[in-house]
Amino acid sequence: FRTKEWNMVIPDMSSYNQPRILVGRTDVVSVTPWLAPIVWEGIFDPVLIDNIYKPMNLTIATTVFAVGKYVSFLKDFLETAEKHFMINFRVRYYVFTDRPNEVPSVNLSGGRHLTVISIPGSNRWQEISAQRMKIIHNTIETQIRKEADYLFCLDVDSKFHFRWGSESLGRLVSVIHPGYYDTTRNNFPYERRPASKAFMSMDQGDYYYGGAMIGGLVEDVYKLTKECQKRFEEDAKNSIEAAWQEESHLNRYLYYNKPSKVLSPEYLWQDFKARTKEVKVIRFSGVIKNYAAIRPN
Ligand code: UD2
Repeated sequence: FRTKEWNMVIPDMSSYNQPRILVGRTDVVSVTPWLAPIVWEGIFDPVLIDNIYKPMNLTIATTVFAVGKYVSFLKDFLETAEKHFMINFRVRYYVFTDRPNEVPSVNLSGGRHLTVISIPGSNRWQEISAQRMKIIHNTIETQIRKEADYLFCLDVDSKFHFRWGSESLGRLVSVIHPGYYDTTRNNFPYERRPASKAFMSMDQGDYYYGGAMIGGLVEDVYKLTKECQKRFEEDAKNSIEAAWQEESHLNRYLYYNKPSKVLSPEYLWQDFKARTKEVKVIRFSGVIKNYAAIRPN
């Protein structure tokens, strides 16, 4: 793995707003009980944070799966990423698809690069979603770890609307699912069957994380995908498929391996949901899709 010196070098910039101790957002919680930041608009200075990360000369990788008809989401995903995702950083997109000829040609800015990787299709959407862990893990091993420092694995049926930048970088990064951020843990859609390796009991759990984003240092995403894949396969041997496939395994993993940074639902909204007052900006959201028309079954 590529390793980076991680020190907060004082940026070469003239001035920025003074950080305050008693003035700031009071309507949301911006730190977890294990002291990881929860990233909301208004708690960070984008210019300051970019100036800290820029000199590190980082490469940020993004994996995205576009299998079957989901290839039609790629154009908007990539075009909006070019406007909002990690602007002024080096970015490498890895697109996994069974329809390489249908990958749209999108104009990429300098320092941004796209690799198409062919994978087989599938007749079950659950399998497509679930096999992502294995494929990401293998591709980290063969390619990504030589080419990037950080990795964000994202859902393709989504668009960027606003800055998603260096404030999201961290060792292990997860996102709060927009459907469950005001829900008690006993009502989270965790896997509840003790026979499953994704099992969570009613009195376990911190937040419910969305499976549409896994991020962090390449090495930490590697460990996560390896462990989730292993547990997923153990379930499969026992003919169990967790309630929300890899999202269930991800949630279990993140309960036992706490994320070092948590992104607020600004980083994973859903277009069918009206914006709530604590969400000042929507940065990334899942588009409305017709499941029957788009999934293989
Ligand atoms: C939820 C999660 C998703 C995943 C899934 C597991 C959110 C917002 N979404 O979304 O991340 O955990 O549940 O069941 O947290 N795909 C294809 N072709 C297909 C089907 C899926 O390429 O035919 C890929 C594609 O990249 C897609 C992803 O798999 O974005 C997830 O599938 P989905 O969007 O159909 O799952 P969904 O919306 O139920």
